[in-house]
Amino acid sequence: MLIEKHGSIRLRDISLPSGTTPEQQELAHGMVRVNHLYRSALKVAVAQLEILDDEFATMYEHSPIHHIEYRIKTLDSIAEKLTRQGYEVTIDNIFTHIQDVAGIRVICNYLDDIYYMRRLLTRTESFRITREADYIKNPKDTGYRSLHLILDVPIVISEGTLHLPVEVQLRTIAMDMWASLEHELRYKSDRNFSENDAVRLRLCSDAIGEIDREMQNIYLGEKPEYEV
Ligand code: 0O2
Repeated sequence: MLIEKHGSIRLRDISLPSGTTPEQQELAHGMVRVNHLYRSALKVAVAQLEILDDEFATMYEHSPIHHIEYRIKTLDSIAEKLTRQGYEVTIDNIFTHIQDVAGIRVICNYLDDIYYMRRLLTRTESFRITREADYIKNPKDTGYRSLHLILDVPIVISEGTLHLPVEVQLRTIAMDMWASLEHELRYKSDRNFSENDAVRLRLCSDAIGEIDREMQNIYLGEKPEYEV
């Protein structure tokens, strides 16, 4: 299943009020180009994942992919990230400093499926991994778990071949559940997010780590360490 999430950079996001300076106009036009180029890279990477997903669905008993989500980072989010990192909001800085304008989440069934998908993606000659962060082996302080890859994806446009980064986050269903709810609790709910909440979420993340290992073992038919 493929899910395209909201958040594309739409033309109306950059509608220009009267009094817009030439610099702002240039930025607005540049954003249209950014949107088009990264959307194209996203399409190429998603198409490859879809081909693999279809292959598993039609040819094999087990598919490592539960579902795939993808999105283009919103203009606001790009600007916020550049500003947070101390850069001016310019088109050049987007190309140089933002690696996740195009983002894909591959939600896998089992832990091993994540590393299997990583092997499949790196085996293709088209995509090269330029950066990797394994927050499964080394979860973040928040408790966040996922494998992050930045893929170098080639696209062919009228000017020739361009290579653009696409961020792929690989995680299990349980890790995805944790990440969605943690994000909701931390940033979106009206309640005050306390240090105690953060500690409890880290404990939930530890439990999810255990559950993922046990689900994997059940799938592989391995004997548990406890009596059943
Ligand atoms: P969105 O809307 O998900 O894209 P950064 O921290 O972003 O400056 P970097 O190296 O780009 O640095 O990214 P990092 O930390 O490897 O991963 C960033 C993305 O991972 C985030 O994207 C989230 O999707 C996810 N992520 C990382 N840490 C956490 C966490 O503690 N909780 C949750 N729920 N998700 C996390 P963005 O950019 O925040 O936004």
